[in-house]
Amino acid sequence: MAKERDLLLDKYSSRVFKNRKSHITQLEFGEKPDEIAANNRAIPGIITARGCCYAGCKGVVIGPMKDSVVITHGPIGCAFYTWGTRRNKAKPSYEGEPNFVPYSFCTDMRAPDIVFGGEKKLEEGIDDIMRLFNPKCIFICSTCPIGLIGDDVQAVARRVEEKYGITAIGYSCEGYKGVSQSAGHHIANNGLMRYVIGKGEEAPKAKYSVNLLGEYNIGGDGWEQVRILKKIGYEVVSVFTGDGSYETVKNSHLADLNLVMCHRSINYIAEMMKTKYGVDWIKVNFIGVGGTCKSLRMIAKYFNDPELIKRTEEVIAEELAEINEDMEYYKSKLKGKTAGIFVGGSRSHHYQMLLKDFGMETTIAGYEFAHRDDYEGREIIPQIKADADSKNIEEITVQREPGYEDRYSEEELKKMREEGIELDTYDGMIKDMNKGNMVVDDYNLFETDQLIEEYKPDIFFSGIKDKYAIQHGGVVSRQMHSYDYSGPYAGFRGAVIFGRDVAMSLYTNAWALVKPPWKTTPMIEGTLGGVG
Ligand code: CFM
Ligand code: HCA
Repeated sequence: MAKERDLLLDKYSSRVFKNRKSHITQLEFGEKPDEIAANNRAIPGIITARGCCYAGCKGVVIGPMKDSVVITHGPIGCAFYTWGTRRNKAKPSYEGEPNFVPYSFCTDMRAPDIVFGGEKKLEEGIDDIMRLFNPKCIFICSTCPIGLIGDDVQAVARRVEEKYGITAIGYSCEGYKGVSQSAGHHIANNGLMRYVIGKGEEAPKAKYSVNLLGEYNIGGDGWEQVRILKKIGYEVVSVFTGDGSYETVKNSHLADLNLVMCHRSINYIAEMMKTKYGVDWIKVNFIGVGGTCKSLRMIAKYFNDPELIKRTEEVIAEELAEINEDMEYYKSKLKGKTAGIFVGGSRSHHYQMLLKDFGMETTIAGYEFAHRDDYEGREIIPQIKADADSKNIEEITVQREPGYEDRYSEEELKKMREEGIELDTYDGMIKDMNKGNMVVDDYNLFETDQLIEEYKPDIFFSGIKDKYAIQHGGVVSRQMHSYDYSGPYAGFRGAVIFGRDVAMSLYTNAWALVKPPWKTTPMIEGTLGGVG
């Protein structure tokens, strides 16, 4: 076993050691493919960076749909602490379009409601919402106590639909379902597939149309991607779900192609739309200049129209001319630096591509809640064993809808794959990393400290929970979830902003100049993971 991995594990008790060993891999690229365990329960008591199922459903997938009201059915804290904390930007797309993203709606469940049930309170709350805001769609998101007391949010949703003639979805996305946010993504995807996608009839007008799946417009990323796609001439039918809406998502089945940004949070919908409506999906990555060019070329190749291919090249050339000088400048500042990147489920891979554009290597990386396919590639899916927690999340199966046909024959799709179009596939993060690099699943604060000590990255990208601990260790940290209130980082223009932010951080690392007191005298003592 390699030295760095030993260091990470050797302070653990034997029980914790056994568990964490399978979630940590130092890449060998030997004869046997590098493997990692993922999507399992975190060890009780360990300070994991993960969130909960409700966060994945309410905060991540459903929350950004601006014309829909999301009501948290539960205690006020769950609504309050998820109010505006994820930077999914949204603005009305036309005059009069509602935008409920800045609001937080909640049933504010108190002790008597827990005792006597909260369905009535929920229905009254929805009556208020209808009276005041009159949305076309309402999502009810359940928090932990709702599942425990047995409120039937689906039944409430059906009653609301009948009463008001709108779409209402009751989500049983209680925080404890599954092992992380990931369960919430799945549950949210199922609801959108069942009750929203396919409801509309407005066909795209442009010759070529796409949906952007798994793009949540954090810091305006989605806007930059839509700008580029539109400049080439594509119609973007819907974005799932950044700056997205019920009104557009319901027409998404009529688009020509699905572009998947965040594989982890949305692959279910991509797969189901292929089965039900024959819409192919391509894994794209608009993070990084190289990634953006590659993705744009792949999309054009899918449609296989010489005019479109020419236009794509023109736009790429124009965009590169605009950013080249800045990119070169930041590259001269960043080349040779190393990074660690630990985020939820997709960015730890996507951002490695952007760092490569600047000549930086990511030596340590990991996800909070991704599955093995996000690390090792989708070919691993048949080998993934379902456990009690994953079985707990409903799998829905869909069938081909009459009147919808595959866009291409199997033969044509096979040829496209051979030509390098990443159709219905994702290769995962590991293949883009180097030998000796460390990959850690469901990382925790202790491991973060150890990794920093051993690998000494110049910068550590992470989230709010660990940012300050990392900086106290003298290492620059930038939040890769919220972009520390900067961005966009996607596409061509975003790459320059990212380069600027990283260069600024690295060249003004005040944290390296201070020594926190606990560096000289330990302030607490104890054992890790119990004794034995
Ligand atoms: Fe996908 Fe995301 Fe991510 Fe994610 Fe998230 Fe996020 Fe993330 Mo925070 S959908 S998996 S559940 S890319 S909220 S926009 S930044 S952990 S890496
Ligand atoms: C979530 C949301 C989050 C948290 C960010 C962080 C986000 O997981 O519920 O921990 O810094 O991006 O806002 O991932």
